Amino acid sequence: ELQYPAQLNAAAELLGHTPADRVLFHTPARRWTYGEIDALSSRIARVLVEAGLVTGGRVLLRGRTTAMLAACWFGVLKAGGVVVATMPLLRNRELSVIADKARADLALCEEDLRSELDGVCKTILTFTAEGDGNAELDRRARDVPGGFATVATAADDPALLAFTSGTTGAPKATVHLHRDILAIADCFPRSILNVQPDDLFLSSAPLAFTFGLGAHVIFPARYGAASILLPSAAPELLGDAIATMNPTILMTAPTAYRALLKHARRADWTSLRACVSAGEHLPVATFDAWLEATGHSLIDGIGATEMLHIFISAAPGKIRRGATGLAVPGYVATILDDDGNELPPDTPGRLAVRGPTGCRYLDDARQANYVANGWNITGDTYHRDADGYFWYHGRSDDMIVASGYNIGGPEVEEALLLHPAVRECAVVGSPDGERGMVVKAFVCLADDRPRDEALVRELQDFVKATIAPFKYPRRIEFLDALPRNESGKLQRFVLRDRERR
Ligand code: 3SK
Repeated sequence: ELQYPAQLNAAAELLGHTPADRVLFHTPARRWTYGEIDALSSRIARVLVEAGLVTGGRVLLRGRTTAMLAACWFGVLKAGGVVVATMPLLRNRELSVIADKARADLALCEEDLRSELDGVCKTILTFTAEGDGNAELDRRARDVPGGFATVATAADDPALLAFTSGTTGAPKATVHLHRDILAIADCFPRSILNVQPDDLFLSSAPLAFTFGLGAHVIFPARYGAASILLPSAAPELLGDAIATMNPTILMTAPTAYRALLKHARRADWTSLRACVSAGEHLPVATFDAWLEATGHSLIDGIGATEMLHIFISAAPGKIRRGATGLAVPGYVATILDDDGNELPPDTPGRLAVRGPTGCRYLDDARQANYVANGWNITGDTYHRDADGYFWYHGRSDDMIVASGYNIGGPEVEEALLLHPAVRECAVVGSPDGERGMVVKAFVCLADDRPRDEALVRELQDFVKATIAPFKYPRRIEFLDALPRNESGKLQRFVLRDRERR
């Protein structure tokens, strides 16, 4: 079991053990050492306290993935505050809901993203990407004396409010403690990635998404390693960074792996030693395509904002094609039926997990749906095989019951993705008078083929020949793009809702 001292400040702990002259961040403009980020974040902490931040006070962060945003993250924690990280794409209305729920009246915001915060927080201090401009926080952080005494928070004090939109309803805030931050650093990156000080991380996930926060900040800092911070995650830029900056660990989502294979201007994968896929289900077609192009088996993983990071995965050498993996050491996972009883191997049911992190919604009755008898019920349908590997069937609400058959939308998507004409797809249930539901596929094409009946039939026949024929999509609609949220996750519920109307 992981043990941490009762008095613990995660920022001080992450920055306090690596020689000051080692590089922590590589940005398009420069390199930032541990010492520089430590000093800058202490100055930001002092500015925050001067601006009225008290221990436990919430600070909304809004910015692209930059060194200054990371320094703000450390600064809030050092000042004893609680980070409320927000996605840069969010609009005024969404930011208002988050700030209200979090009771955040202080915000640190990248200068050119400031307008969407109008009326959202009482105090807004702006900054530039490298903190060397004339924005208010840049100036104030330069002017205050250095050497802030980090607030002596407790291991059980909140450090982070991470918002999750879920599939329906108002966004939920998940509370994570200082010890949770160290716990995620001491589980997945240690036992699955075996991170070393000479590792260099690269991720396309925004720093505001806990997947990205781990990859950009928490995991490298815990091991004295470094990360590349890119303010945009366009596949061309990611591909260029892989080819020219020699990252060793890539952490991104299946959609980005597919885009990289298609759009990377320069394809040189030789520096990579570990490629992590999470954030959405990894289709075998993507696993195979990446292996063929790069020689690397993707390290699949499932995490959740509620759990802070990844809790099922498999280390290189233990990867099984098509399976998400085993419970990450430190976590225990099982499969439950609807009454909370454990199911035997090979039986699909509700994925349940427990470990050093867990779901704590802020003032939200939905807590009772997520946590029962000490298990966190993630909302995913899985089966576990006799060797303890977990195999994904779908989000529990992605299961389609058609003529009495249970069909997992993602399984049909996987089959469609094996067809060369299909670039992206999403499969949902569509109400049907006769069958209750039928399987409907929304398909984005890889090329300019005519979107006609002949292609619909070709795709249907292809699915019938690939998986059990009763699962084939009886309805197919072609789209230019699929609905995705700010972190790139497919929003099947948008398509499902459209079908119900
Ligand atoms: O799998 C996910 O969606 C996830 C969510 C939060 C943090 C990490 C991950 C992988």
